Amino acid sequence: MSAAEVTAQTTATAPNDSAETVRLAINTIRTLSMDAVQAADSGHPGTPMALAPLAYALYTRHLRHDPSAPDWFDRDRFVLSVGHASMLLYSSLHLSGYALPLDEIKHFRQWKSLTPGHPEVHHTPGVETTTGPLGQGFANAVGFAVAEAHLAAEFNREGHDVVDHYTYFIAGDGCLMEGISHEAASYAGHFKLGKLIGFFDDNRITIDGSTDLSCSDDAAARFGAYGWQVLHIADVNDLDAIDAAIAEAKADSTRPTMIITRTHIGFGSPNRQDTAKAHGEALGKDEIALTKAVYGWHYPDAFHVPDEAREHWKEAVAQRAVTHTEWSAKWAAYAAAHPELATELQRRLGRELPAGLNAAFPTFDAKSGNVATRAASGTVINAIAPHMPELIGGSADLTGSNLTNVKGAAYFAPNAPGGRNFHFGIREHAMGAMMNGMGLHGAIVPYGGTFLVFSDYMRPAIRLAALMGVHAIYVFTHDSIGLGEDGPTHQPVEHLTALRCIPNLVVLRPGDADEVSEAWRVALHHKSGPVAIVLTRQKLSYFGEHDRVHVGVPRGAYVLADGVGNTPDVVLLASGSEVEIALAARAQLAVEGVSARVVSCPSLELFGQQSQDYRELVLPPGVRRVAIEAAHPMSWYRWVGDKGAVVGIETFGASAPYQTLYKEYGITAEHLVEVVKQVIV
Ligand SMILES: Cc1ncc(C[n+]2csc(CCOP(=O)(O)OP(=O)(O)O)c2C)c(N)n1
Repeated sequence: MSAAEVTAQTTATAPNDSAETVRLAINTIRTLSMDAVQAADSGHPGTPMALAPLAYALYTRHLRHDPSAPDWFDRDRFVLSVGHASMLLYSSLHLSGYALPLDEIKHFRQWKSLTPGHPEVHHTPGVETTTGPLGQGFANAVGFAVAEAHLAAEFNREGHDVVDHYTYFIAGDGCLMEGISHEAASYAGHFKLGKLIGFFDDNRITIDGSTDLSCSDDAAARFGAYGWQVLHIADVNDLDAIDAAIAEAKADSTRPTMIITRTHIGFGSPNRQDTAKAHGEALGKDEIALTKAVYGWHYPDAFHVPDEAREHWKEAVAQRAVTHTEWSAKWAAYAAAHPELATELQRRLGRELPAGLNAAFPTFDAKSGNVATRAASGTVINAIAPHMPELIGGSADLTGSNLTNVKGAAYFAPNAPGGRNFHFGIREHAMGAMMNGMGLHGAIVPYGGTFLVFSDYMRPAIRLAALMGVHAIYVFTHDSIGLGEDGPTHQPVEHLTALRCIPNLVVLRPGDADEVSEAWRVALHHKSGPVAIVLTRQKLSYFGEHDRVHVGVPRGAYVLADGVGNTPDVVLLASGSEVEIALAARAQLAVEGVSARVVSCPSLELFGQQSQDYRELVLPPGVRRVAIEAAHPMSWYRWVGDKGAVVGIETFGASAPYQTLYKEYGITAEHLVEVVKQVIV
């Protein structure tokens, strides 16, 4: 491709700027990206080179954003679902004037730089969400659009549209091949998220080579079938076509839009364009020189930003930032006309819990407390919901089982976006990733339910929630063989351990109704990451120990029932449905003159964070310990030590009434007593 051809393809101009300047401004994204990948000798140059015109158009002509206030609440959101193309984002953010100096671009992918290999939210100003695992960003964007629609319905008033922004995203072949994109697109189409605008980077290349190797989907037909508006851009270098497509996308307020954008990976590189090699390898010094020549780039130094290009970006983005000033005036008028709403929105944006929330958590008694913990959770949700409007969520088609709905409240729907109950459909993976977008958006604390066994279906999104520190709450019911007849496909065994080892995820498995109430209290106060509340299908007995529970649950583990005398002979540790079994074993042991302490352990992570003094108070050194949990024993070995034992399950479950299963699998007081006797000899 000749320099003249490259020039010719970039014909559209911003007012007062020559095509030459625009071309330079776009090529600066390309050259910075090539140079950064080259310096790191690692990264993905090809897609930033291809998509530079689109990023340029978005950041200088379309996004309502203000680099001096990256957290401005009503900004348009932009999600780079193709996270590997991070240099596209970093170059654009740098040139836009975000607090991302050129030095950071030079330190792409280096220790402690602001430019990690894949974009990380809360790390680099202007990055909205952490992307890299393909397809997640797509579903995050759907979550952002849901949040916008919901909050607009809740807070906007006649003449005061203080929540009014678009969500843009770029997805690639990889995102579209991943199943999560189906779930998210299907949801977005059904719920008519008209302010969601996606670009499909149709470059027909992935790592292995041509997409012909593994995919022959008709993307247009696919998105059309989901109920999206589908538009085409024949050549991403045609800025007029980009502008026109975005205008058309905005004109249709009842359908999300997918703009299928033909691009050429490694654009302009004489030997790499349209090849898989352009995807994830530095071009090499020689190829960079050749490519820069094609761009008509005459600057010998790497990382050069021509003054003209910098000036052009600055002026164009300054015009975009005016949207913030305009919004601030709107906000002032809103705050004057609707002070209570403004104060409420500010509270929610500041992530302050509502006054009066603590008093709303229910306590149970012998009459109301002998219930399945999922039922207690439903009671808690309904008790706190009126006090906490930002708590919105639902279930992946298991509402009646997860008991996640707020009674009497509306369901989120195209004609009722203010509804706080959600039908996520049978889309656990997208539900998890949408919750991430909803949480990151601000002013919302999302929750979502499914069976614990299907946490596997949303694990990639849970992991990212933990990595990003999203305050999301998972309601996982049917938490063991205790679900009974549905059998091994539905009975989680390894799931508790698998969740407990995700860094920054708190797992809470309450053992009675009061513990459920306290678990929810912990979950709402724990804002620095996601929390999984794990609940039974079957009824459990009520402890009747409200005060101990209240103090103990936030500490992760506590003495629920002590042994007789100063030091117990053995400590029994249990979580959830097995606490009552430990209590029964304690009674049997007492008859035999063995003093057993029962420690209820709703959260091993929280207990692990307590001081050594507290841990030793609960688990006196030198006293043997036996843990019981109807799950894989792996997460308990630390707590029982070498001389202790764990009663757990290391095989799959079976289909039978749960009482039979508990007996057959040895999750009984009698078996626990036997094991204790072996351990304390
Ligand atoms: C879930 C997931 N699987 C695999 C990868 C590894 N990976 C990164 S990019 C990529 C190919 C993506 O192709 P495409 O979306 O067309 O990106 P392009 O080649 O256009 O940059 C793969 C397989 C990943 N990041 N995420």
